[in-house]
Formats: sequence, C-alpha cells, structure tokens
Amino acid sequence: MDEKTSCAEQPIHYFAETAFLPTGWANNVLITVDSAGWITQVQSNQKADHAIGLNGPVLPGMLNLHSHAFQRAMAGLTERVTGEGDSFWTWREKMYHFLEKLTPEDQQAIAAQLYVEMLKAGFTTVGEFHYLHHQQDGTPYHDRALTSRHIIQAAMETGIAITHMPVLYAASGLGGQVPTDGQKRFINNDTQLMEMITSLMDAYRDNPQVTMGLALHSLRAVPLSMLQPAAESMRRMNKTAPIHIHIAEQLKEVNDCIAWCGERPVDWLLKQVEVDANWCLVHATHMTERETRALAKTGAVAGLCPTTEANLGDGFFNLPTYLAENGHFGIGSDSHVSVSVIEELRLLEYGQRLLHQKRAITRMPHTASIGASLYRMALAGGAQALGRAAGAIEVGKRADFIVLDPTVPTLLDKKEDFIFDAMLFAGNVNPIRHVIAGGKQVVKDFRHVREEEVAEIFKNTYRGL
Ligand code: NGQ
Ligand code: ZN
Repeated sequence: MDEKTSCAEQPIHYFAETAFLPTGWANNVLITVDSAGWITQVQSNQKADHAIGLNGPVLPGMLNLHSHAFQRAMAGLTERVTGEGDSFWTWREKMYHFLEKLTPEDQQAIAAQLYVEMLKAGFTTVGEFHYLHHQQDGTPYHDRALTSRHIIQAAMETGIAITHMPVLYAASGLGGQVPTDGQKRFINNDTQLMEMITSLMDAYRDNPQVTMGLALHSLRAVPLSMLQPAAESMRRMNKTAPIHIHIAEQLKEVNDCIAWCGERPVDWLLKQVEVDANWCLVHATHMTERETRALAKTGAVAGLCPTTEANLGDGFFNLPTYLAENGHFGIGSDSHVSVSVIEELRLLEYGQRLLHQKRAITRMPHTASIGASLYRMALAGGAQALGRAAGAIEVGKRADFIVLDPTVPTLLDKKEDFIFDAMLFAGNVNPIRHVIAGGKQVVKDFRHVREEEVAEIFKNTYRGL
C-alpha cells in the first residue's frame, strides 16, 4: 500500500491493477469512495495518477451472515469427553454455563477481538444473531438494548459493517415450554423485542455501518403466537429488513417437530409465515427434497455455517438439489471455532464431495471455476441476507475490498478465476494482505490498525472470566 493520506471529508481514490467487478475481472481499475464509505465511481483501464495503489488482486470483502460473538471466547474449551452421549445438546449446556457471567463490557471486548480477526480473514460485514440480552440473574438492564449497543460499538471500533439482529427467545421447546434457568438471560416477548429494535433503529438510522434486523431464535424458542406478530411488525417497520431463524439443524429438532405438529420444521414454517427474499434460514440442514425445493423457491437465503455444523455434528445441507433450483446461500462462522472465509467455503465444498463422492459440486451456471462459484454465490447470498448494499465493487455499494498478496507462492502467476481457486483450494497461508472496510484501510500488511489495543482488552477480559 502506498503511503498516501487523504483528508477524511474528501473522496478517496483507490487503484487496482486487477479487480473482480460484477462484469468480471478488470484491469487498471480506479475506484472512488465518498466520505461516508460508499463507492461513487468504478472505471477500468485508467492510470493510477494520485490514487492509493492496492498492490495485488482486489476482491469484494465477504459477508459473514451468522455470528454469536460471545462464543468466540469458548472456542477450544469444549473439545473434551464429558460422557457417553456428547452431542450438540451437551455442548449447549456448556455454552449456557460459559455465558453465565459475561458482562456487557465482556461481550464488547470479545466481539471486538472477533471482528478484528474477521476483517483479517476477509469478512467485511457481520450479521450478529444476538440473544445475550439481560443481566446475570435474568433481569433486563435499565436499557433493554444495552448489550446490543455494546456489540454495535465493537463493530464501530474495528470498522466492520454490522447487521445487528436482536433475537426473540421466549420458550425452551415447541409449544411454548417454560424457559430453563440457563436461558434466563435471553427472554423477551415479541412486544419487548420489537421495542428494542425500534430504539436501536432510531439510534443508528444515519449510521452507514449499521443495519437492523430481526432474529427469531428457532421454532423451539419462539411460539407461533409470537412468531407471526414479530415478523409482521418487522415488515411494517421496514419492508426489507432481514429476518433470520435457526431451523432444522439437528435431527432431534425435526423429530420433535413432527411429534408436536405432524410436520417437518421447514414445511411447517413455510405454511405459517410468508418467507420471502428478506428471510435467512440458518442451517436448514435436515430437509427433504420437497422442502429443499420449496425453500429455494421462496428466494430466501440458506445460512450455511460449515465449520460450526461440522464441530457440532449437525449433518450435511442438501446442496445439489438446492443449487439445481437456484437456491441462494451465504456463509457464517456462527460459534467461531474457525474465523476464515477460506475455511468456510472450502469445507462447504469438501463436505459435499465427501458425501456424494464427486467433485465440483458448488457450481454456478456459466462458471467453470468452483472457487469463483463459491465466492460469488456467498457474496450475493450474504449481501441479500444481511440487507446490505455490499458484496460487489460497484457504484452504490459499500467500499469493502480485500487485497491479496500476489507474492504468496500459491497465488504466483494466477490470473482471473484461478485466483479464487488458488485462494480457496491451495493451502493454509493467509493471502489477505490489506482490507478496506467502508472506504477505510483497516488491515494493512496483515495487521489490523487497532490490533494491539483490542487484543490487550480481550486478554484482560478473557483472564478475568
Ligand atoms: C445458539 N447455536 O443459539 O447459539 C445455537 C445453539 C440452540 C447453534 N445452533 C443453541 N450453532 O440452538 O438452542
Ligand atoms: Zn446460530
């Protein structure tokens, strides 16, 4: 990166020798960004002149559509045998135990550290599915949205764009079962939750880094009597606000749902509410062929979290059928056992190869490159699911780019879509050298600009837990 500084109020000009645009790979691209961080002009075949040089292939930054930030601090602590039946559900007990003591400040420190790592790993937007709302004993803070504000503050400190989705959580099981003690910090009814969202929407309305959405934790945690009113109320407030829900991640949930209402979760959800392109169904692991086709037809996004799904023993998403029906997907790092665009996309493809004993599964029409198909579909699905004008180097979009290091051996002499293939399928050296988020350089030569400061606060927080 050239050492040129620009005045914050002036447009900034970046110059890329090679960049991936919606029209394909382009050379000598001049990108103009306004002071609010939006792209105002993109021109190919230009001269660098006084623009800031981005020395390496430039790609749009990726969107991470599913995050529970606090879980980052427990990564590596739940890999012990605890009994015969270690499972998703026993992991969840440990997770509940871990979050018992976290203060709003702890949540912010963990999120800031996580967001630094995300930016370094190529994620320039995060979707926070946030449910750790209340005090340790379950009473709300004086401001019900206090912990949300701390999470958003972590995004502000680090430069990542955020779609913040406060989670509606009201029950411990289908049919409105009473919440357990471990869930007491999550509980709100639909009215309380929508009030929180309204106040956060007002607070961040003019902030280009923040989008608000609604999360419905799961069919287990949200009774139908709250699911429909919450979704409708979100629609009235903002026709295009994202609505996310965890669904059909574990077989037990599917079986419980059938026992409860006679239907499978995705079938049932699609009957109860109008799922459209603003919805994101997170995991949707266990679907029949018919459910898979029906979900694809809604235009909603499937939120796939390959490393977490592998870690928790969830199963495989029905990708071939879903893609054949032009279904949309994006990626999330969820519990953050890994924080890497590369690892999520690679594992998504590898899981399918292992399952189907074939190669080249995640393919896009008219694209021979699996790397390009994965990256491009995840960009489009991520931007759609998070309701952000992002994921493309194009006028009107957020100026979020990653710059790869062309001297990394695996990228040597790679051109065009081979860049995506080599990035995703050739090894373990992080090639992401610089990251621009909202027009500002936040990662420079593999280091986040506030890396030490954020790490120090995280260290003190972590040791105090
Ligand atoms: C969560 N996480 O809300 O953090 C869930 C576990 C649950 C994942 N499903 C808890 N990966 O689903 O009840
Ligand atoms: Zn989740």
